Amino acid sequence: AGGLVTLGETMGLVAADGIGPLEYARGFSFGIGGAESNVAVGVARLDGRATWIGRVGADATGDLVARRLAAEGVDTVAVRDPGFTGLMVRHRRSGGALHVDYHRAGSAGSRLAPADVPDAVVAAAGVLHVTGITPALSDSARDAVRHAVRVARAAGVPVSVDVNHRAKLWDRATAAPVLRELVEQADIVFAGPAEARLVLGGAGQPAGQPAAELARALAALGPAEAVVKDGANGCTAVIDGDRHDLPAVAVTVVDPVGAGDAFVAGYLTARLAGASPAERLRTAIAVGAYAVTVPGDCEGLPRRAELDAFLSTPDDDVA
Ligand code: KDG
Repeated sequence: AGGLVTLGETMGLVAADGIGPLEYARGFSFGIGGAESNVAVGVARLDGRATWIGRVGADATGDLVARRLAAEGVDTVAVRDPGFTGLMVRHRRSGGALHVDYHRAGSAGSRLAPADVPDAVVAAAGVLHVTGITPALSDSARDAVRHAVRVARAAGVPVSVDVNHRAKLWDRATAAPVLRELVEQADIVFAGPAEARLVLGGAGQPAGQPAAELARALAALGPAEAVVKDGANGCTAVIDGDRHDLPAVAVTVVDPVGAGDAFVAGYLTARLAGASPAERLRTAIAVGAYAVTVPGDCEGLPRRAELDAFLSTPDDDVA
């Protein structure tokens, strides 16, 4: 069976070291970030097969993205675009407050188009994974996602969707119907509670529904596997009609960004390997917990041996 195939935008990530106002940062780290490539790296580190499709610019950051993903063992279809590679500038204003500025409007990655998607690669996948970020980038990027989903469905390849609503990219009223359409096409859906409400009720859905209700309602839209991930509260899923609740693993959070992607990588790697629903979720929780103990979007993702050691460590001994 094939591995994971995903598509999206991966950007340069300028991250202030330490905590405090950006203007007082004493140093910056330069890396890469992108929800879909984070998932691909996570799968590859766990010895799964992963392919990432996206556009990179004709610049040093574009080279960095392509080289870094290849070095992580991700099969990379990096379409070269004459434009620039997008950037994120991120700093932690306080322990819990993370601030991100995007420099991506008109970027190479946002010009992803249906013709960039190699249909044969998608049709041979074990799972196609897409997120709600890519359709927010441009009309052509949205069409590329729709095209990939159509090809996957026609070939009987399961489609995984992480709702990943990014409020800085589009408003809720515009996002809600597009995200809902994606979820309706999915076999597997991942959402935070607020994202689930956005998909289910549009922009005006009130808070307060228990996660299990949200998971059931998402599953009722079509996906046989609906997972509501809720950070430190763990996750609740409805998989093939059965409900599963798993607590989070207690760890010291150094950088929460990328936790959701790590969770998805764990889930999908286990699923590709034929693991049971409970085992998929257990892996997802562990990979998510592992990733947040290290700064950066994907740097902290565990390798197979590290994950196995982590899974066999009693909670009390974990960082
Ligand atoms: O999931 C982490 C992502 O938010 C990050 O890597 C950047 O893809 C990104 C985005 O668009 O926010």
